[in-house]
Amino acid sequence: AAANIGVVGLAVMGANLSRNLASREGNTVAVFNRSPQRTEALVAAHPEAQFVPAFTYEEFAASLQKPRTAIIMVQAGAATDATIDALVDVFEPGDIIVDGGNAYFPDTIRRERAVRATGINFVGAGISGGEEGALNGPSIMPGGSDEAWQTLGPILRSIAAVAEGEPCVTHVGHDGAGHFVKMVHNGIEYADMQLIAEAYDLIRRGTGKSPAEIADIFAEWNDGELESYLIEITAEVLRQNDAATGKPLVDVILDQAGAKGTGAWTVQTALALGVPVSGIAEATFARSLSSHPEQRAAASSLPGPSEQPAVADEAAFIEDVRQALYASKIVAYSQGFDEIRAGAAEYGWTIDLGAISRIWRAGCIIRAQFLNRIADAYAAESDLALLMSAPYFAEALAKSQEAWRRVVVHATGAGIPAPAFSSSLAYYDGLRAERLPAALVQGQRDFFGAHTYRRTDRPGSFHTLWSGDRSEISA
Ligand code: NBP
Repeated sequence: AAANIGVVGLAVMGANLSRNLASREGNTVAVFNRSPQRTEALVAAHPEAQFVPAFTYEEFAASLQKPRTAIIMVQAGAATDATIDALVDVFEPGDIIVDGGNAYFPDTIRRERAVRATGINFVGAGISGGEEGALNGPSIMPGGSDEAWQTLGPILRSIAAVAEGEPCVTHVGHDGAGHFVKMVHNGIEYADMQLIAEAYDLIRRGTGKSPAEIADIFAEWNDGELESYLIEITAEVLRQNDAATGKPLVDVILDQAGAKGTGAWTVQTALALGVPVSGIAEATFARSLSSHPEQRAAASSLPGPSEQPAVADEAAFIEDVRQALYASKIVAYSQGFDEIRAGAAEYGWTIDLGAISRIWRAGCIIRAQFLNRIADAYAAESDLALLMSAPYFAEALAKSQEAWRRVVVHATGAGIPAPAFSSSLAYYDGLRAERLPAALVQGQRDFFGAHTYRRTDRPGSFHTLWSGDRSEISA
């Protein structure tokens, strides 16, 4: 057997990951795809690469050194289950099957348990960074057993993106932990993108600047605390002109945002865990709202504000938007890390949150300078209850909260939807409030459902006899 690693599934992600693996010193890569054409095309296009093509699962298994290690890069769902079953048939105890696709973490938990029962190791690994990341270095979030990580760690480290000398991969936790963290990464990505889009919309409608002019603003922001891949590509998208019409491309693109489901998974999981990820939820809903043309047509005659608030000082307004974006971004990341913390507690994973922020600094979509500040916060206090309360972020929020409020007020007054900006601010104000109207909600619950309440002044549970003499009893 000649190959030390194998890849199953040679569509764009698998082909690029195979090339990345083959480009590393000492690797020989067994490659297999259900349809042989993809395998033939990959091997023919890259004569320089150390590939061992296989055309049956048996051939694939025979071409791998033991213990065998194979990474699956096929469509998530049924295709992944079918591929796992085929590999389990030809692999032996001690071998390692890695699912590098975008699996939903409960599937990974189920698959890990089933495959482990055969003596074969199963690792669900989130791989971020799209095609370019797969080829040049992704951010990798593997789960699975410690034993599998021993073998897999060096291979994954060799192909991962590198941030400040550190490979962007860490053993996230057992079974589904890697895919869970990848899911939340994507959820945060939704929020970050929506916040940037809201900032663009506010500036465009508030100042009348052109997309190209706004591109310059984003490019400038990319030199400061907002420095990130998403801000950088935003400038590029805004600067692009459409060849056919000569208009800014952003004005020609249909304003309906698609989604492949990871944002929804993040929100559904957060709801089940009772973690308010309002920024991610609003970002996910904003995509849904955009994609209902019939409802948008039906609502198009509903009135907006009769007067537009004036932007007196353009430069000051733009700086306010920048600060509102930064503050909302802190909230979105804080909420995402909160979900990871809650997921770890629920599923029994030990997840080093600082390590997660470090492996996101390169190779993935949310890569940003900012993640170093998150790493610092967890280095100072590893079991931080609330990321945004860490000194650096608390100070940043204190500095920007007035600007943030002005922007939300402007958006509301002007009738510009800014759901992620405003829900993040409401979350901030909700958490910092001394008293919440939750007291009233609890009173209502006690009224109609005898759900009881606790008191601020003494321990225990109480119920008011609402339909009787309205005296209070100890429950
Ligand atoms: P696709 O998600 O488009 O899947 C195509 C691959 O799945 C082909 O190799 C196809 O084989 C194979 N496949 C299917 Br479909 N059904 C199969 C079955 N029953 N048995 C065996 N193989 C089967 O490929 P991709 O875009 O390269 O993505 C691969 C994985 O990586 C996915 O899970 C995706 O969610 C994840 N991912 C993608 C990106 C991205 O930017 N595209 C980023 C991060 C993660 P065939 O050639 O015979 O049809």
